[in-house]
Amino acid sequence: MRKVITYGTYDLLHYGHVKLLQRAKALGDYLIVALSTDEFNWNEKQKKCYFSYEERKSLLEAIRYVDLVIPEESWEQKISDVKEFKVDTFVIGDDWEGKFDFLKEYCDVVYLPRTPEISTTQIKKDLGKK
Ligand code: C2G
Repeated sequence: MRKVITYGTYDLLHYGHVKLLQRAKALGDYLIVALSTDEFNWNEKQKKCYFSYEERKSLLEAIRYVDLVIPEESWEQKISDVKEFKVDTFVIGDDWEGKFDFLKEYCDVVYLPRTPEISTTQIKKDLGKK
């Protein structure tokens, strides 16, 4: 069984997220999503999520491509996650191009093109205008 892992905040879930997860799952048979906790988002990414971790987790678990959701609590957990879950491929959007090449020692590393026209930030901006 080929295992794939990806990481993210996934707030205000939209089709750009789903297309990433769909392509990630196509790289293997089992997809793990390490979902940024509310604390990690605020302390490390200065993101205040609209939906809580539990709400974001339940949305991701409803997606057919997602097999397991685990918490992302630190930048440093990726190597131990890859080892613990025997991951074959790490995948993430190409806005992170090159940032996780250190994982190549442990698994394949794939950066996928983002869906350009949509983002959680853009959604918030557009809704703010209405
Ligand atoms: N994404 C995408 N297209 C978009 C928006 C997002 O392909 N229009 C992808 C991102 O590249 C990422 C995933 O969807 O792979 C989740 O996006 P975010 O929730 O913004 O994740 P991010 O804050 O980049 O967190 O340790 C890594 C970080 O936790 C990644």
